[in-house]
Amino acid sequence: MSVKRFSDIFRSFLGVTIFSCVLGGILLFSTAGACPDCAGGKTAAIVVDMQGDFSTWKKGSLAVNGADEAFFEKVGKAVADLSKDGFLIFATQDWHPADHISFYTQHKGKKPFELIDIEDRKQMLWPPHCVQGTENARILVDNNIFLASVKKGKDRKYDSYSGFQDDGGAETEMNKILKRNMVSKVVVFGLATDYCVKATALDALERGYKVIVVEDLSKGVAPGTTTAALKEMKDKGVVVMKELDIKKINAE
Ligand code: VGL
Ligand code: ZN
Repeated sequence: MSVKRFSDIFRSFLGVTIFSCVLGGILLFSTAGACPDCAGGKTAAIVVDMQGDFSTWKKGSLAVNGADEAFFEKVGKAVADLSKDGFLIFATQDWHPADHISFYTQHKGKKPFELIDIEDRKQMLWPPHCVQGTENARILVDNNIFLASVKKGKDRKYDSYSGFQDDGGAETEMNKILKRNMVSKVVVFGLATDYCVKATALDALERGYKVIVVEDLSKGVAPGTTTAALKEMKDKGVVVMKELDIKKINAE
């Protein structure tokens, strides 16, 4: 009788142990691929739209003040340093069809930098820029350093400042690729602070990433919107760093 009871207790002990192990294993597995919320994920840099058309260097059609050759060199060096330190490096690339809806030339009687209503959203009208396959649509930072570059704004009907999704709500591959690489923290910089850097940083935040923006590795289209963008990002929880400080990034 007492021997039978002992074996019953032993058997249930074994059952609980096996159950716990299996449950633990399942939990471990399910968190491994979803790292934005788990500690110890990797850090990535997202280098935003470092393309000829946004540069004064290449006399781009939508040249951003201060985006000269020295700025591109500085960003290139920062990216090389981050890569050496083990950060995963990604890029975004503005990549529009020639008849893209954001081009003022597609709207009769409209001028560049006019704000118009399209359906239920505001659309800023731009000079034609970053047209697919043109010289000035190229990324001018060493392409070999990127684990992936994500093209955006490919759909003529929607603009896409964010590297994560366009104005129609269509997701790019960015979030999937970051998750696949177990990234939990992103450092965002490039062109332009008040449009694509801001939109990419805020969408990263919304998807659960820790987000750092490096101010001196970014340039804005206009001073007023750039100041406002930096404030909005800070208010929403982005860490805005004046310059690249890898130690500080690792401590965040
Ligand atoms: C951008 C305007 C239009 C940017 C892209 O990269 O910030 N701005 N397309
Ligand atoms: Zn664009």
